[in-house]
Amino acid sequence: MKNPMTLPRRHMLAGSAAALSALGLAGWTGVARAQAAAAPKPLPGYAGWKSANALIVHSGSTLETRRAAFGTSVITPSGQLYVRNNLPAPDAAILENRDAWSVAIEGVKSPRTLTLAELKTLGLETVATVLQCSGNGRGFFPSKPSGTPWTVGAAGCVVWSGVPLRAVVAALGGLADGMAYVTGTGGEKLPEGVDPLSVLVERSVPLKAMDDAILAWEMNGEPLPLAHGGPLRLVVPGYQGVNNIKYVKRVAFTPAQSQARIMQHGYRMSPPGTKASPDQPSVWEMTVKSWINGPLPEQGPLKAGVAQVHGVAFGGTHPVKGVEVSVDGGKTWQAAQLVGPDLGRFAWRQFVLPVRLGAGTHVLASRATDTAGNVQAEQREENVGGYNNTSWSDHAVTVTVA
Ligand SMILES: Nc1nc2c(c(=O)[nH]1)N[C@H]1C(S)=C(S)[C@@H](COP(=O)(O)O)O[C@H]1N2
Ligand SMILES: [Mo]
Repeated sequence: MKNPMTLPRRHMLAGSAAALSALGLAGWTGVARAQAAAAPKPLPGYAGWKSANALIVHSGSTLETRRAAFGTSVITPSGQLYVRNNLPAPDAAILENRDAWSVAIEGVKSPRTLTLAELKTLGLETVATVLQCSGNGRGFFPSKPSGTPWTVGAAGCVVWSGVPLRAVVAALGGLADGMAYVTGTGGEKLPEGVDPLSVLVERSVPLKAMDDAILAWEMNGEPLPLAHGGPLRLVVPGYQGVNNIKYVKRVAFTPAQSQARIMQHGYRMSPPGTKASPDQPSVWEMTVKSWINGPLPEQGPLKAGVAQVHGVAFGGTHPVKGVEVSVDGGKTWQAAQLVGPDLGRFAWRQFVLPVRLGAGTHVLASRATDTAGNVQAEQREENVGGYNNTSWSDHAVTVTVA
């Protein structure tokens, strides 16, 4: 889809100042110049099929869903889902014969390389999960960590279909002895002349994640697109985005964590002022979080009266128990209603609270609780990388009622 900004902007630039002033639009040349300077970046080719209007293009490898573009019917359409690639996406040719894609399974009694066609004979499961970059919310850190300043849109709720990892393990004779991690390796072509371990996308998660993990070839009812890891992706429900390895070419059960830099030093919860190191917690399981997707300040002033405050809430690996909403910046809270279908503990829930808003400004916030009793925190946990921001205060929005 073409970005609608592109056409009018070109038109403006083409018009001479004289022609515009003849039309009484002289003032618009400045606007046109400002727009040109802030011209939205085009979608990268491998994601060219996405809805440009729904996305913020931070770079060719980082696309964020606009907060106002999140709908209210649970699933995030693929055309609106964020994208994050640490390495250039593989050539689209890898999708030409999906069933021939192969994945090496190691750390089992009978290690083997299986094609996608063979995987399809071993089992089938469908799961809805929140896919969220661990850096979602980084844009709210006052410390301005390096990395994409995502606010809320490096997340979505996706339905995946594939084979359960435990069925694959069972078919290959069970786990080899002494294994403690599931290690997934991405199938990207690595840049030459650098240490492969410094760039390889390879992540380890604790073995218990195997119970829920699937090797997925379908997403939201369609063959997995290249941008989201097609032909095959390791989906680890409840775990931060980076652990969901795209173009997966190897799944190894290992006694130790991967030696890749992205595992040893990347994605660690490093306390402020420290250097990332393997003894700090890795970004694994997600924790309870929610945010409001409407009404939003960018939608303009509201009319006095009733507004439907709505948003999304999820509990990582636990189901959401409830969500509270505040219209006074967190001084008082009211229970919101969960709405829409419950797609299981790894999916997010939509919530809504009708509130009466009078003239003035209102700070709207949401705070979720999971069934394990964890309550979404008011404050972020400060860390160098800007990971895992679940602060309800950071995610509050200020709306004006005219
Ligand atoms: N092979 C591979 N898998 C990957 C990545 C990558 O760069 N390569 N990026 C990870 C990160 S950091 C995130 S947040 C998610 C993004 O998934 P998406 O692009 O489908 O939204 O994929 C993860 N899996
Ligand atoms: Mo990420």
